[in-house]
Amino acid sequence: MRANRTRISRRTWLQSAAAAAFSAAGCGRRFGQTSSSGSQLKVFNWSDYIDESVVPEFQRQTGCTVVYDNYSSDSELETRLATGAGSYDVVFPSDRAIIPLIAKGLLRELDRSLLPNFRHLDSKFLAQPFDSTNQFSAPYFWGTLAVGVRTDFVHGAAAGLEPLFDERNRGRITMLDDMENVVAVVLGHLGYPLNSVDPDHLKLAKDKLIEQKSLVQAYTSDSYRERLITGEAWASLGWSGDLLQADAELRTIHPKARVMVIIPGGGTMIWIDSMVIPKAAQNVELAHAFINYLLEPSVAVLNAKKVNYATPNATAREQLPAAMLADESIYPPAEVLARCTALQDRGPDIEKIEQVWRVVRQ
Ligand code: SPD
Repeated sequence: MRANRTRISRRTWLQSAAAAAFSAAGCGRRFGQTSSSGSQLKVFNWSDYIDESVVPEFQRQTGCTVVYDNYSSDSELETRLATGAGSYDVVFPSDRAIIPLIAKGLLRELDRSLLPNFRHLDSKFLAQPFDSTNQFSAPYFWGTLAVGVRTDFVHGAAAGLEPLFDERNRGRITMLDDMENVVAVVLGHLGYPLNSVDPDHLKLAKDKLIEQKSLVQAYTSDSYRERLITGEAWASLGWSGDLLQADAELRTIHPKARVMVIIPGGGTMIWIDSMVIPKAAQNVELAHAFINYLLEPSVAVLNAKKVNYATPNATAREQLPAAMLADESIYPPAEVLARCTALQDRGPDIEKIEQVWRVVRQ
């Protein structure tokens, strides 16, 4: 099964030295690169977040070399950027993560004259509080925090997080290794505001997570998709599109097995991931060219069909199959969205969340 899969996950593309030498000339012509800036574009993206043909096609069209690597949490990205490790040209932080990146001066302003495809973006996803004029960011995908269950193993109806606390799923449950999102969604499950920092609310969320701990197979942000496909996990807290990808892939292997994706009806986290250029980028023009390429409607359609997240690209959306637009796990209805919340920057109160997480993960 694994050998046949073509996934862009934890994978690096690096063309041969000869090809790189050739591409230097190509980049110089098309994007005004100087020989000292090099022809290599370094992209650091979430895993399973792009169609596998997109990067090779960008390389083919530009003659440049793309080094593409993956991460699985905002904190991993923040650490890389803050420590200067990697010097990436394009990265994909989520809303909440962009705030400290801007505050620390780690991002570069976008040059809109190099992003003609920016016009395809739906204004609903622009001018968000985390970057009110889109000075630094262009939205890539949005989605929710959801629960995926293997319907052939998990029994009983669920409208939210219930399968993650069900004794019958002992040892078959995975939780994201993501302090802020996990605590928030458990607060929501208990009926409290998702961004609450009220000590009483947090105490109850902590108790719930501690009680759940012996049922949990793994706290993981990158392997739950595979675990659901293999059946190692039966119920996972994960990102909506990753869970839908697991379902799509499972269906090709076991036509009768499904990963059902539950968007907690009582409310869950909603987020927007954006394309940004770090201050330390080495290849700024090429970074703009790559972002502009990802904003090209035909490319955004390819990606949307592959990753099963919701696209903020209005032109691309018009070209998506009706069935995809009608899928409420991808595009939740307005009444569900009204109960969803973006993660807020809790400032110094983050310590309270950290304290909960330390106790849960110790
Ligand atoms: N596999 C891609 C997952 C992208 C998830 N982004 C969610 C960010 C929420 N903070």
